[in-house]
Amino acid sequence: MEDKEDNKTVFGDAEQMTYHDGVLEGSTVYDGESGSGYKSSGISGHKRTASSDRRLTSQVSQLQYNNNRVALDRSITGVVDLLDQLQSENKQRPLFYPTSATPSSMLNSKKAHLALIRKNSMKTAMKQPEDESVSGDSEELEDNHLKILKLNIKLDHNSHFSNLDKSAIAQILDDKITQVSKHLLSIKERIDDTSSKVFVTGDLNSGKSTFCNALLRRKVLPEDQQPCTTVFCEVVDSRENNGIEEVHAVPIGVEYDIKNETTYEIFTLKDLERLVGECDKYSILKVYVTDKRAVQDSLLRNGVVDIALIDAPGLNLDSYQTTEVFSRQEEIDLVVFVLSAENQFTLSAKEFIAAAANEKNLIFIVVNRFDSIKDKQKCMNRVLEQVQQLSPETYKDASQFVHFVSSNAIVDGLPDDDDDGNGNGSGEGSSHDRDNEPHPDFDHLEESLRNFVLKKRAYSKLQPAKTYLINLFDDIEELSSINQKLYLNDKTEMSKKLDEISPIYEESLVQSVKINEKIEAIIEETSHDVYSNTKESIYKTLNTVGDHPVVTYPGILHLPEYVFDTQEAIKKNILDSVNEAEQYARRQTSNAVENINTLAKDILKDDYKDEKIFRDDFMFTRRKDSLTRQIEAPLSVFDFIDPSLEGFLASLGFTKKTTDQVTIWKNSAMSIGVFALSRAMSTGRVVHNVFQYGSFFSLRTLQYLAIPVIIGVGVVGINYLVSDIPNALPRKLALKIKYQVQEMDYPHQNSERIAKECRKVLKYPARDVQSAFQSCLDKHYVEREKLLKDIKGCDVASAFFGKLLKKAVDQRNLISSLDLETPQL
Ligand SMILES: Nc1nc2c(ncn2[C@@H]2O[C@H](COP(=O)(O)OP(=O)(O)O)[C@@H](O)[C@H]2O)c(=O)[nH]1
Ligand SMILES: [Mg+2]
Repeated sequence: MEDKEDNKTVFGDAEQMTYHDGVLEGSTVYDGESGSGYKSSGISGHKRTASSDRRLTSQVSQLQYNNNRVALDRSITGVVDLLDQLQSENKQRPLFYPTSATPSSMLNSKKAHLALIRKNSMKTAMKQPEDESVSGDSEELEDNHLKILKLNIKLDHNSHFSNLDKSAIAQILDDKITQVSKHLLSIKERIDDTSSKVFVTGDLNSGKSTFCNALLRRKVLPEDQQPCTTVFCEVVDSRENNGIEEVHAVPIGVEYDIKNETTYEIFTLKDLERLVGECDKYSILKVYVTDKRAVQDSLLRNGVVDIALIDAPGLNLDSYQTTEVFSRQEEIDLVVFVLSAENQFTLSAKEFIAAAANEKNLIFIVVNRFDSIKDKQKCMNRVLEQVQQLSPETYKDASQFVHFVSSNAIVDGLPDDDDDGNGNGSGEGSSHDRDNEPHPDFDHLEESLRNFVLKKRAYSKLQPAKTYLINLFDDIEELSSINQKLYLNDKTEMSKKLDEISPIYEESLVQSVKINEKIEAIIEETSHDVYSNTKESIYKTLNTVGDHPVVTYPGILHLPEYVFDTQEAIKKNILDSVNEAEQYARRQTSNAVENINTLAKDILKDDYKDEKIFRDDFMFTRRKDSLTRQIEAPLSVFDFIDPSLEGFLASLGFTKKTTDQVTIWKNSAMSIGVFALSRAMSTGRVVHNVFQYGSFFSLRTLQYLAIPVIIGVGVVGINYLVSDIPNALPRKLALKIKYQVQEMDYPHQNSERIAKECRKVLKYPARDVQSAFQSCLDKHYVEREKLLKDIKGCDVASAFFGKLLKKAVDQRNLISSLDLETPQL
């Protein structure tokens, strides 16, 4: 895009140069053949030299003008791009905009040193004189020395600029940048435009129309018009209108567009006299005329810049406003004020000159009808004195800007425009005649005017652009440097903070892992302890419960109840042991919860709040009577008896000692028996032995003896067995239940259940601690991430402003070095 633009300007440049070379060649030809060419032999050598000098100056200035124009053009394209970047940066990260409240409010803040830097830089930064008319901004913020990017924010006494939301300022700045970019493009358009407009105004009847005709060397504009004239006449070279001489009358309220015929009515030049009298119909008359003079003499088409002459209506009360507004239009490069030498400056004339002088800096004052003044010196003194007051700048260079002439003297020698519709031949001839008559004052005026328009147009067109650009670069520079410093400062502070919080974060990370391990250990330990305690407690009960009668024996008659009650009692004992184990588990769990909370509080301090109250009574609330249902031991008769010799002997009244001896005896008898049996079997004399023993008691004797013995022993035995039921039953039942309970894996399952519940319950505080740690970590993490992101943002932003600053400085220097003054030959 930029390249294309550059090429275009370079191309344009080359074109201009070629054009100039042509003129240069042409001028050589003219010089060489001047005698035989279009000019009469009456032209003096001095005049020829002056003419070629003028041409050379034009060419040099044109070249320089174009170079400067191209540089400014590029710079405008560049700065529009910079503004674009600034705008999008401002959208992403609202710019810091220096405000009146900044220094005092900043002095107490971390950014205090920045405020001081800024203050100092303000003192040292020497700015170019302001071009108020270009920047066009009123003074709103006293201490802010931005010129172009100054924001128009009205402050009342109570409110502070700093109170405005940062994004609100960003929005205002955004609008401002858009506005400035637009203005830059109109400046670019203006400097690219080679046409120049000379605006002629003054009091009624001061001779404005006559003066314009004199400049054109042709009676184009009607003279002696009625005071009602409010229409503007713009005289333009006919080449703008395909070489056709005609008048385009633009009705009031319509915007003129030469390509659109509905925006104007076409008339001939002869109709002009009538048209200027039609006060309320047309706003402007575009008068296209062909300038028949040579390029170096023509004002409208002089080969350097195209001049349009505007004959404005007189400054009466009705038209003052329009004229004033018109003269302020951007395309007006020069204002010529025509004053009648016989008259004083009127009040509106004074106002107009003062206003125009403000706007355009310089104004040409033509004191016309000087021929009718007798005491010319006195008149000159009077006028100059007034000019000095109205526009000191104009007065300083009065010989160039204030002229005393008689326009009608020039016009009088010209043929009537009616005679020559096409303006060939005879027009040229008449210009010879005119050239022969010396009009040194008017020549000087023309020369000054030409000089001004041709040589100093850089001042009127390029200078405002240059001033505007320099001011704008200064502003960008200032904003960039403040923002860059702020971002760098922010970065330093954030890095410091990051250094502070990073170890904290890492430490908490380590702590979190550690505490999790510790909590896990507590949970494991507790559940393990609870498990083994439960198992131990159940086994202890199982092993001991049958040792003693658990319920009172109600006698043989209530045996079934006894059995049932015993069974229930044993079960109850087992359940009690389980309950006890649960109670123990509750205590242990409570302790563990306490330990976990203490651990967390020690490290997390206020970040951990154990608001939940631990209710151990909520543990083991599920019914666990499954044991009762599952253990239904089928009883056999053997469950009621548990015969033992010891018990039997004891029941017979033997002492403990005897029973012990019996035990020994029983054991040795058994061993003898076993010995004898084994011997008998090994020797094969079993039968013989049986016979031997058998012969000790005869079969009969045995028969007689056996019955009462058996009965006796049976009675004693039954008696023993029955009386032993209270001992045997609990033991047998307990044993049976024990086996069943073991078969069911009851001790393990219950221990597991209780341990599981403990573990489950302990998970809650563990999770709480974990999440407290996590949120603590998250907090650090988020803070850290935000800092990292912000630091990155600061890096990007400071780099951006650094680059912007450099570009602005480079461009500013380049533009400052442009010399818009044209060389004087
Ligand atoms: N004596 C004298 N009369 C002039 C001069 N210039 C213009 N006039 C006359 O002043 C009158 C008004 O001129 P005009 O150009 O119509 O003034 P405008 O109203 O300012 O356009 C005409 O009669 C001109 O002939 C001059 O230099 N000397
Ligand atoms: Mg007039």
